[in-house]
Amino acid sequence: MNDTAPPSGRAPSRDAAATPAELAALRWRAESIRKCFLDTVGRYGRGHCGPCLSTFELLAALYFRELRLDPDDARWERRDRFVLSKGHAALGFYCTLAERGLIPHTELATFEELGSRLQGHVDSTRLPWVELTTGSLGQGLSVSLGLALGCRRRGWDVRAYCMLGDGETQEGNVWEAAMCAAKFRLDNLVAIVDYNGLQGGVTLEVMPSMEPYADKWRAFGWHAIELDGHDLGAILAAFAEARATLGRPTVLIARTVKGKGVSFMEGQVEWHGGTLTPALHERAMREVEPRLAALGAAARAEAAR
Ligand SMILES: Cc1ncc(C[n+]2csc(CCOP(=O)(O)OP(=O)(O)O)c2C)c(N)n1
Ligand SMILES: [Mg+2]
Repeated sequence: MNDTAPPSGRAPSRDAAATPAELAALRWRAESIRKCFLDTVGRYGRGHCGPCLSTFELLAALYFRELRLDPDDARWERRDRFVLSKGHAALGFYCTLAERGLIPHTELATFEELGSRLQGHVDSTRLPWVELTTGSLGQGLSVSLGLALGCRRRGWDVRAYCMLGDGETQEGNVWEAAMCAAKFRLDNLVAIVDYNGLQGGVTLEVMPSMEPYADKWRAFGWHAIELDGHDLGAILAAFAEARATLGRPTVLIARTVKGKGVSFMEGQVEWHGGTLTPALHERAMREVEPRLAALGAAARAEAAR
């Protein structure tokens, strides 16, 4: 049996460089997840808008290209692991799963309902696509390094990816994990920091400075890559660079915009949460829908070349 191919045989082809058509399709995917998210928040009125909107290019690259997973078996043991350490971005993550065909779109209607698999913070006891229950910030990297180490000790070619908020990395536990991952030379571990410059109700600037940020990771023994977290070409290149980096873990410091793609939310602390009224939803759609149509046309044109 080929241990690195999922039993269903349906794996994304991360090892080959993406063609222009594949890149165009990914851009469309990210925007399509964004629309799915805004529609879901608009319909049910709940969800962390800012923290989710900054992640969609990263999540599209992960779920439509980078992660080796079996769509038919969430618990396939040789799957790559993805830990959403910033667990409050749950609804965006569920929309990504829905767009990838891993959960039904109709299930999104149950978000945050009693008994639903889709809680306001991701819950691994309910939904098999969740590796770790999170929400209390600062814990995901420790568990991700354990997953990376455990899989390596079994001799499995498995990679672990952990997405953290930038504010979250103020937690001391993150740096204990960073130190430990470097000690074990975990080159199958990738931390992805959604560096959007904002946290709950404040900008990062009012907190003790974390700069020089990339140098801090390097000092802890990591390979650090700084990139634009909305540029899919840069994201795929960074994942490829991480795979080619041996003997140490890699961190992607992805510069993003909180609330990306909705002008009245972008960079606004009050849209960490916020209520998307029907009028605001309509306003957001007037921005997203034309962009989605243009990206769809571009993707079709690339595919036809
Ligand atoms: C240990 C802990 N402290 C505080 C909170 C409350 N909280 C939820 S989201 C958030 C802001 C997180 O900011 P950041 O990590 O930058 O993520 P972003 O929303 O910007 O993606 C805070 C403080 C929490 N969930 N866990
Ligand atoms: Mg942040």
